[in-house]
Amino acid sequence: MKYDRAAAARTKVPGTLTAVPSPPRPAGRARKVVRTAADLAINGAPALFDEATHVGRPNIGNAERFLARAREILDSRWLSNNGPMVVEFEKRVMAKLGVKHCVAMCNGTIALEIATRALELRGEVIVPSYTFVATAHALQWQEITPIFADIDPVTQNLDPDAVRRMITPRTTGIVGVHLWGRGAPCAELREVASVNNLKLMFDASHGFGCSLGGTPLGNFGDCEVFSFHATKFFNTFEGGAVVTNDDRLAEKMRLMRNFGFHGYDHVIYPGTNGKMTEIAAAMGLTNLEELDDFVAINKANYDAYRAEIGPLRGLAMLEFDEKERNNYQYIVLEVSPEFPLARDKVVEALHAENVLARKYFWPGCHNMEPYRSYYPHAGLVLPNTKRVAERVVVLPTGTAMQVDDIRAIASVLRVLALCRTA
Ligand code: T4K
Repeated sequence: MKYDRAAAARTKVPGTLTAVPSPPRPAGRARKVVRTAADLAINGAPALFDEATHVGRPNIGNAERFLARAREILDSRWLSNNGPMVVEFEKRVMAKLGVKHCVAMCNGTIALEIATRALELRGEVIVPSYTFVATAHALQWQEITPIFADIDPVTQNLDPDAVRRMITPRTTGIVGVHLWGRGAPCAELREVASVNNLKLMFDASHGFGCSLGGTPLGNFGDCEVFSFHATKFFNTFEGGAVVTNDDRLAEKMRLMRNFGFHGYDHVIYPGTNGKMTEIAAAMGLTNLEELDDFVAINKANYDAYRAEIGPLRGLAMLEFDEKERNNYQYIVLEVSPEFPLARDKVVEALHAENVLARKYFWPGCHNMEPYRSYYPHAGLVLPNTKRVAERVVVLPTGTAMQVDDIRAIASVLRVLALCRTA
């Protein structure tokens, strides 16, 4: 079907909305066939793609609907401070996740900070090192000491036994991460938290639209934090949210998000500015309408990668439990020693082809400043973190990718699998 811009432009925001198709996905762009080592860009051949293919290329819902909402915002002259788009966005998120409260924020990092403060965490808080550095920084920024616990090498999520080993009298909480959108061991972590009288929250930045044991992520721990950054499969440009089923906690976070204001001129709490803007919420509402399509495209991409790469020795693709709801937003490969090239060489070869694969989350937070200087020996208790961080490569997916692009990328990996040098 051809994309009809004129029809789309006539579209109004929900209420009177008629369905308009999103723009078609771009055609596959590979400009060579890779069959032998001589076809590789690292060996002097032209790159696979003229333009870079990125991990984290934003998914963008129906542009015309977004623009109609933008026009409505401009006409209303209500740009921020808990406006109608944000209120509607929060309602839709609550309905989607089946949670009692959603407090939308300007980004995931501030949402983590506000959640941490609302839970009154202090002293030491246990986190994985194998995560995006914001998980640790959100604590450090408030002079809470992040204590890094090791991960399970198979799930790449926090290992509850490792968490137990890191508890001290100064520990006040645990921040689990649903890495790559696969649920952390929530029940075990809840038990560790309860036995030791600790707060438990989750960094669910990767987990929007995913489930654990059939329950949507967002319903675990004392609260959960999402990121809606541009690079997440569901984005609000920048944005985030804390969701919780705890009324008091939600109320506290609403105050904290808005300087502690309780009505005009009346401040009852120390707060910051964590508010989501109306334009961000408009993007969120628009993208929520196409969330299922984004997931379907991610799943098709994931299946294509799996079909092409699955059988390659030494290259394991991270799998998702098909009984759960998954967003498939990350294509994660683990390059093991059986593969002829080390992970960094694989990344180098892909970059030469203009495939900007990423080494998330190398080298682990404990190897980044200030943690590296503060705790130079932290790595001694993080052997799985080290091993996984040295092996993982994340590949491009999302609506900007075509299955043909994926086949082309896989053809590079197949040829690399036959290389002799390490
Ligand atoms: N906790 C976890 C577990 C997280 O993963 C994150 C964020 C957070 C907390 C914090 O949430 P926020 O405060 O960000 O809401 C990116 C993102 O910036 C970051 O949000 C995300 N995690 C992380 C996993 O990925 P970088 O350093 O890789 O960003 P960058 O600029 O290299 O972008 C990645 C790729 O995306 C590039 O190749 C280009 C492409 N891109 C990026 C943007 C922004 C686009 O094509 N268009 C764009 O608009 O961290």
